[in-house]
Amino acid sequence: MTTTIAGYLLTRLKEIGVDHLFGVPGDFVLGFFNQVLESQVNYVGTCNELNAAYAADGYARIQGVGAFATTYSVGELSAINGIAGAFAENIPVIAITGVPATVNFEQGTLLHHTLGDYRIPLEMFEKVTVAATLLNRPEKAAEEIDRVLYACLDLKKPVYIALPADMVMQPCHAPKPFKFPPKKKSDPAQLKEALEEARQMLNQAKKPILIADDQVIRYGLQKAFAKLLEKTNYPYATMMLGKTVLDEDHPQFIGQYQGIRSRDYLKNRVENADAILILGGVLSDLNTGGFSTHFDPIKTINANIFSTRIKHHVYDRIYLEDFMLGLAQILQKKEKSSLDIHPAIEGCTHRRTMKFHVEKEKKITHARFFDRVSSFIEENAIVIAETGSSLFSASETLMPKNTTFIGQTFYGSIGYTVGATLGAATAAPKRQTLLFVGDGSFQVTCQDLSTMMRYNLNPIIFLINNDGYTIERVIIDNTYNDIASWKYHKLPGVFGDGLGFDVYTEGELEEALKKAAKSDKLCLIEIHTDKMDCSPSLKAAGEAMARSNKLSA
Ligand SMILES: Cc1ncc(C[n+]2csc(CCOP(=O)(O)OP(=O)(O)O)c2C)c(N)n1
Ligand SMILES: [Mg+2]
Repeated sequence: MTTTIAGYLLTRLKEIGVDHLFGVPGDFVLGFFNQVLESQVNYVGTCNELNAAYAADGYARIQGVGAFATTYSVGELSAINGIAGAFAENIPVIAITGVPATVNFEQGTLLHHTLGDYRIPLEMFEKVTVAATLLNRPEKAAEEIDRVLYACLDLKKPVYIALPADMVMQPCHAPKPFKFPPKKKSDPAQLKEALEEARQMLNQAKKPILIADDQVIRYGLQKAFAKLLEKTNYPYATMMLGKTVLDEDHPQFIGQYQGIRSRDYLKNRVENADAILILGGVLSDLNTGGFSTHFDPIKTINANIFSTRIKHHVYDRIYLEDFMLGLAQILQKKEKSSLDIHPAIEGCTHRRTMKFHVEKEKKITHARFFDRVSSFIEENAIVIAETGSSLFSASETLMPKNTTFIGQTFYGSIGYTVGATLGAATAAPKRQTLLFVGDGSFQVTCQDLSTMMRYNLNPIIFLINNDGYTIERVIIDNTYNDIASWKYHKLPGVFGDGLGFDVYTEGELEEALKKAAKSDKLCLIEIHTDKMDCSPSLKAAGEAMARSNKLSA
């Protein structure tokens, strides 16, 4: 049984969970795209390659893996920032590029889109992927495809496949079932010793706390984490990257810890804990309230995906899931009443559990908007928030059950969320998909609003129009933070057949929400807020960034 190289690749993509391929054509990739159209993988055309990469990333965060394809050099290099984001944030994305025929590669023919050395794009992608290949040897193609896809799924990072135009239809043996990466294994002796050390520390503690973060989500370890909670009764906080690790109305969930930017109870509860167990944490600036979190090493167990640090001891071959399940078995259950637990559902910043009285004529403010919208989000929603004032406030909003929260919180490339919304909504068209995006970020990638409408997706987009780059204004303000003023709410009509709403007051917001809730079309709700109106946490972040970038004392 034989197939073609393109056929082999497409069969594999479908097998590992890629039902949709985002892309933009170009002559070198047309042969491959012809095969995509014949395959079981659905093609979704985007307006540009950067958005194709962002869409594949958003898709992967829902579906487990995503892919996009572009043409050589001009196409793929526009997408490289999207792949860099996926690399930084551990998202398995497959970047496929159609490249010139092998003879041109060998001879360096002066073809369009070339840069002299034909390998330049490949070498650039090698820096931001965990495996990259040029399929220039038919007899090796199948093995290479499998090697690269395995690395993508195993390491949860992007990979790169360059497919020369003349290789697309080259014969190739039909694929045998794909060998998925097995579950990671801990070193049994290390695991035993680490569990014993952790047991002593945690059982002795009176006020332990768990912090669940990014890797618990990225590696799908929520079940093990829930078991640990159930068996110990410990309260837990998340950091921004760990948002919605479990349902946020969980009685042990006490909120989003971000150092000095956390509410008082939470800050004190974490910082006065006598034992802190961080699970899958990314201790980056944005995730730690500008490095203002306090995790005293002598009280802290920092369990990462493959290594665990207890006080000053490092165990380098422990898989996080084994560690959590091991602890769930050996830790004593503490009395809930002794643990000082004030659930987020009763205390976090924007939450549906607080009564909201609409003052119809009142000008909407940033905080009142998030207070109101907290009860608009449905269970099982996908909530996407853009770097900027939106991310800070959306992350401080209590989410209903089964919500998936998406933000590029670590890498922070603005414009990401428009593509990511296209990708996430493509992966789960029946889920309520909400995007919170700033005017400045939206201007970077907004064209793909039209792609959402073209493929009948109906996310609701809240566009915060605060007249420019507020997140930059809170660091230091000058005219470079101003942007052209657009009538954003008119774009759904320009780009397709969606609905637009222009909101200045609380009454207008109510009207817009009512209509959007009933609409089966894409809705864009433009929210006008003041230039400097944003959360206290963002203001504090701005001041910290001004200090670290030497812009203020
Ligand atoms: C691709 C990219 N370019 C520039 C930046 C720097 N940057 C970070 S946030 C931001 C402005 C965001 O403005 P907006 O989306 O309007 O958010 P808000 O005003 O609500 O804070 C800029 C320019 C970036 N993070 N990514
Ligand atoms: Mg703005």
